[in-house]
Amino acid sequence: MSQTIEVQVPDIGNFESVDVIEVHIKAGDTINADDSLITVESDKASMDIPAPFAGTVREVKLNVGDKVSQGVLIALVEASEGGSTTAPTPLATPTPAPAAAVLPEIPPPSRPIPEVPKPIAPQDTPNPVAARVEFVPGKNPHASPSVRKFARELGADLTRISGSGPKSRIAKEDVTAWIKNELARPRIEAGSSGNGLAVLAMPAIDFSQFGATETRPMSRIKKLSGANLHRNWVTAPHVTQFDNADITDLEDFRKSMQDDANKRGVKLTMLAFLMKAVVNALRTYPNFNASLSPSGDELILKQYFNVGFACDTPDGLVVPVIRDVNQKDVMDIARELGELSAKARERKLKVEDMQGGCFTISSLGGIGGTMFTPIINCPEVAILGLSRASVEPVWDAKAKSFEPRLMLPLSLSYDHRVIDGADGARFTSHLRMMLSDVRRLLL
Ligand code: CAO
Repeated sequence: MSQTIEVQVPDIGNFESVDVIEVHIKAGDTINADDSLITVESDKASMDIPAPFAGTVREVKLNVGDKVSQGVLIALVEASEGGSTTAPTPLATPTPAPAAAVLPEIPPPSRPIPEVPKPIAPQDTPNPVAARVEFVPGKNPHASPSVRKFARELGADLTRISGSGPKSRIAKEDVTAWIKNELARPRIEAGSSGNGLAVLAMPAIDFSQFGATETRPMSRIKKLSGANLHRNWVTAPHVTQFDNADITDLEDFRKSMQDDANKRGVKLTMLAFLMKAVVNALRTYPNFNASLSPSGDELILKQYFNVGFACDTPDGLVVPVIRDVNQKDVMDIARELGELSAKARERKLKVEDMQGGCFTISSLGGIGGTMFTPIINCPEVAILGLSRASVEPVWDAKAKSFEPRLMLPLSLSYDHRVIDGADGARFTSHLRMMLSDVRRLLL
């Protein structure tokens, strides 16, 4: 015959009147020996109280928030027939009384009653309480042993989870919510060229605790470009080479063509000349006009010269592409730049307007700044950033006197898997040479 046994709070050290923070069982549950019954917490530690034997829970006597000390009744548990109660502990005081009160008269047992746990001497008793977890607020994650076990089983890192309970205690629900969030997060696939990099998740912070906030949705473009930029930033080892190009003569030439351009309805900016200079440099250094194969074993060299340009729109950044720049003159390029920029800002760009690029230019020259480190538009292998040109004192050829020269800052970011530092510097030097000599540029 089964026997209903009172399971009490065991010796929990010097802790008196500690809080019950979790109750893991309910009437009707089948439990195994060592399953956690409740979790209690003192100022310094939380601990699980384990079941001393296997059985079925008949009645739970405690609720979350109760205060308990040694000897307080946790539950009435009917020991399993034939179940192992061979790990006797002083936790369970075998008292058949409640059984008699609730159970109808039972015929004599046809099978032997399982051996009832016998108290054993304290000095022989292994610590009956499941692992105590000491916590130091602000240092260790604050979670009960059962929540720790739950997190361990699911591979959740408690140091990355914010607790919603008192003293920021991490509850089972916090672990579940964190896992759900992790699964929903876009991630770099293992085995792709992204190499399965694991990036530490940003902690979820309730900023309203520090002051008023307003939450706005991110635009679709920003969400898409953000994910791409992040991938590019973590997969391509970036190096940025800075340089300054003397564009004094080029700027004079551009101004001299302005009237003609205006008559044709074209806004002729420095960017159109930069496109020509870039194509010339791409021809000279073909590795810049290339992409890595997905396996990373081959370099795919392109025989065409399509140049993209980053365009700032109210919804975020887009990169329209001007095709076959090598076959177009600056006026055609300037016209296309204007048309594609207008389309971008009116949200009229088609997918094909943004495809097929070999290299990208990001010009912040119309806005300001001295230098910046643009992120490569992968699978391209390099991107050129342009900052605002300014007049600077430059030594003349004989280094006898300073001359006021219009200098354009160049910031070339390249993928170091494909391009070595020496070639990076050669590329910007080549651009510098092209931009300082209008004749070369227009050849
Ligand atoms: N130095 C000084 N002045 C410059 C300059 C430079 N490097 N580049 C452009 N300018 C001037 C232009 O001549 C023009 O002057 P005026 O109005 O007097 O004629 C003014 O700045 C504005 O130029 P623009 O921006 O209209 O034209 P653009 O061809 O230089 O650039 C475009 C076009 C689409 C690239 C630009 O409008 C844009 O969107 N830039 C932002 C790109 C961006 O956000 N990049 C960051 C991406 S993060 O990597």
